[in-house]
Amino acid sequence: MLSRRQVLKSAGAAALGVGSGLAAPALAALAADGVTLPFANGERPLVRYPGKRPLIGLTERPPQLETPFAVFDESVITPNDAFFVRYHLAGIPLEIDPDAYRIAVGGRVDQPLSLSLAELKSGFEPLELVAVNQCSGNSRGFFEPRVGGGQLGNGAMGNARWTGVPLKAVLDRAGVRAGAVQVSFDGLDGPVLPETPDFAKALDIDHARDGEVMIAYAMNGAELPWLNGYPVRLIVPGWYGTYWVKHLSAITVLDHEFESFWMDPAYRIPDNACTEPGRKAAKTVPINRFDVRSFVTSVADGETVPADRPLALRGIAFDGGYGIAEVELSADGGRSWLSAALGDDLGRYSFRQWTASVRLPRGEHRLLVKATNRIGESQPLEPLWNPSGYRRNVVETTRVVAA
Ligand SMILES: Nc1nc2c(c(=O)[nH]1)N[C@H]1C(S)=C(S)[C@@H](COP(=O)(O)O)O[C@H]1N2
Ligand SMILES: [Mo]
Repeated sequence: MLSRRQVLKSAGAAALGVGSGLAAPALAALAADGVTLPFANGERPLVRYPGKRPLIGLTERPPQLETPFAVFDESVITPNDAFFVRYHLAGIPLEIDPDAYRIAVGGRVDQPLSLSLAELKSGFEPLELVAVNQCSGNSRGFFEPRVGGGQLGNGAMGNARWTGVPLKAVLDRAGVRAGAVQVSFDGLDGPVLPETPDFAKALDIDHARDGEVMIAYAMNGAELPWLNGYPVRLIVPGWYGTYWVKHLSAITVLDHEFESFWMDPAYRIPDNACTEPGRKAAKTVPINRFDVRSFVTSVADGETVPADRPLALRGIAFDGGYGIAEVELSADGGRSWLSAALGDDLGRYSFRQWTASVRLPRGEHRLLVKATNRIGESQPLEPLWNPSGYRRNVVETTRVVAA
């Protein structure tokens, strides 16, 4: 039994500073260098956690790690060891016995279930899909005026191939009773102070039963990295990461709307998409689908590139699940746009790679990239503001010097 038990390696536990009751030996987790994100107070250490390459450290308790942006140019699938990490509560699980692990399915069902990992893996038809996970606050550090919350660059997103079981199949086996309204999800992590609300989320019953929301036990063909929710997490394709509950341990069918701090007041957006800078919204709704985004990955902001020659550009685009229809580039402030070629289609929830070739005369240039999805949604030229710093999706600008 003991030999099968998985433990977050002690180096990691020490780096996390959890369990010991001692302050984290932060230096032990530091990799060689730091990075500076391109906004005020953007200096960040590179930190090392078990199963991860050095990532950009935002907080230590709880662990919050950002993916260095260059990773998105390596491959359209984000490697497990580079995938970002976001937790709200410092009480993250440090020891998990996969043989004893159970997911409780209960509430308004005919037959409550207690599913083992073996049952989950062998008792249902597996589902596989490629989907982007992105934090609602990805890119928050770029908000003007600045807003409170994790000051993230653009690395709180990643694209992976997830394998698991449709939540619908699990709910069907339990038998959802008439009158179900929502399904709530809880994971193994918890608060360190009793006053802090436990992290739990909910989806409407129809969404939970759409056949694509899934309980994943594998990521890019391997077990889920510990910090990304080992041994199972919820995947909510096209929706912001806040719903993607990690270390999933309880699924509860409810005959009412779930009441949780993390559904209300947290993770709400103005129901008219944005507010005037500095203003609160009168009415809010739970955050939901991703907005359309696109990035240049092959050239970094401020880089020098060859002048008067074809310059091959590459990047990624994604949206909330309709699929990317077009990616365009502009080198003249948006007056004229050039259509990029789209790469392989890995599915409508995936990053879509794009390539283009531009020729730039000597001098400074601003490259704009803009994507449009299959229902015509695109990206604004001016950023939209909201008080939580969510859903940034302005047309990105990459400054280059052609020489
Ligand atoms: N159990 C648990 N699941 C969670 C969270 C959490 O704090 N605890 N944070 C959510 C948020 S806000 C995000 S953005 C994603 C991040 O997923 P990742 O850490 O695998 O990148 O996890 C989600 N699932
Ligand atoms: Mo998030």
